[in-house]
Amino acid sequence: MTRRFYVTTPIYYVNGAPHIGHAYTSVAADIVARFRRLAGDQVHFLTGTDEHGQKVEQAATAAGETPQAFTDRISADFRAMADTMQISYDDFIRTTEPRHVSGAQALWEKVAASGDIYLGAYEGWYALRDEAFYGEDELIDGPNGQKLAPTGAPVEWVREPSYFFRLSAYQDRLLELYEKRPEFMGPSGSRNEIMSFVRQGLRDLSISRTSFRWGVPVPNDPEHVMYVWFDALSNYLTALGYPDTNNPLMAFWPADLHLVGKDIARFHTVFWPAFLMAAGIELPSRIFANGWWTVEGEKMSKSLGNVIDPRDLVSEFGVDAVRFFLIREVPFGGDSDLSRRSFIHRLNTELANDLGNLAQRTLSLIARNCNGALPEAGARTEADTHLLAQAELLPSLMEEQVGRCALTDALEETWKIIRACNAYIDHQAPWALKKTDPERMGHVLRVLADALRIIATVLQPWMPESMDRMLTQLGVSESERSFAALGVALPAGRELPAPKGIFPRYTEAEDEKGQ
Ligand code: ME8
Repeated sequence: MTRRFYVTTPIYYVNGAPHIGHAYTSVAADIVARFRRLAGDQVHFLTGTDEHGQKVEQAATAAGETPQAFTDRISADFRAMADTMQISYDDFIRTTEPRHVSGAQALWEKVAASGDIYLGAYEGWYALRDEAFYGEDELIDGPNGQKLAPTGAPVEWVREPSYFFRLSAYQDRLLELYEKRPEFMGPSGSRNEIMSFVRQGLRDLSISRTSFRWGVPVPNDPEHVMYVWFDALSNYLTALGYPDTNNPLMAFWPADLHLVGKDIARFHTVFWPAFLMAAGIELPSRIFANGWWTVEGEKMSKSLGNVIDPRDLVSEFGVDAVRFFLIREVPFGGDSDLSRRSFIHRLNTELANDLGNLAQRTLSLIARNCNGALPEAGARTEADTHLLAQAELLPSLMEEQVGRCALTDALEETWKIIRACNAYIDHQAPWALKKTDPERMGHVLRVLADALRIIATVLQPWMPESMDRMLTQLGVSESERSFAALGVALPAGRELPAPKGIFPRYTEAEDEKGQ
């Protein structure tokens, strides 16, 4: 039976332009989605934009636009960024869409029916930048004795009538969830942090605001709009048609994976499961938090002027180079730094040298010496069998790694085979066999072509465009690119197109190094 797999990105705030951090989580989710499709799953991949809240309202005012016109414009820009990054989303939800607004209201009503929403008054600290409430004990001292949120965001004292969610009643159930289902959240650092936060005790959560209008009206009390996080989190359900249980997309619930940045892990692993428990809805299988990107060692900020639009990098280096670097640089889950020098260095060593040269050498030898057609597979030597047996293990090894969100390890696993192929080609020296044993030369090139087919197949989720080109050059048709198709050998004699280099070399960083 085909397995269903539902994966989501955060929905991004439209208060500013998309940057490399947003692209990062989306690329990671895209890799998981593409990988599951290759493995034969029926995948639903959701992304979108989070368009309500005071922060967006203020950004619209600052831009001299109505909130709707402003959000239309920025949301379209996020979608364009996703398209440039080759994010293969099945749906893009905007929280200003009627399907979302009515779904979020239905979820509110369901939670309210459990008795865990009550009307009170909120008095306390609010950080607009984080759209989050903080307790006095959580605040830190900023410059000039100013109080700041633990994230460094400025806080203001807010006092207004508010609906509350009885989060305090969920502490034990949440702790039990984390204990019983250790895979519910990762990586482990983030898990430990959340567990100790919950162990310290939970305060009830203010889930409505009355001091601004740009939000989803609370059912039966339109003076209130929903707290933006109640509204936002519900997107994962409303995009499936919630509360309409007849919507076929509802079969994708519970979500298999919510990918988020570590800054919002708490909202997803504490608030979201508690809301769902209150509503009697099944919990997602897993929440995984990625680390934080800095640029040349500095936090990205408008004031520093170092905010990187991924599209600038894409126009300079191509989309796959950017996707590759983002996931390759640091084990997925950890923090990483984007430096131009290490970016170019990786493209040169790992893409141009290791993989690009291997494909180019193999394919040009076939073009020149085998009439440009896929050679026959011959009797295998021990070296042939050893190399191919290792390569054939890749899909299942990587499936386990991708299942754990070990997206960098999965790349490393492939690079082990690429390095083994490079050692093999150097050792077998097919260029020399041309004179001494042309038949064996053909067999060696066939072993390499078969190994490259596996490599290019498993790398498609990371680098869809360039692996599409590589597979075409290897004579692999569109219908032969899934994991299942790897079981069927390509017929010898299949004509291959003329080989063309796939990964260019860049000189800049190497020059800098030489100085
Ligand atoms: O938090 N490094 O939206 P947001 C890595 N609307 N990832 C980064 C990053 C960086 N420097 N900067 C941003 C929100 N991200 C809410 C989410 S979900 C129901 C609502 C990524 O626009 C990372 O995934 O502030 C982070 O969690 C997300 O963008 C935050 O996007």
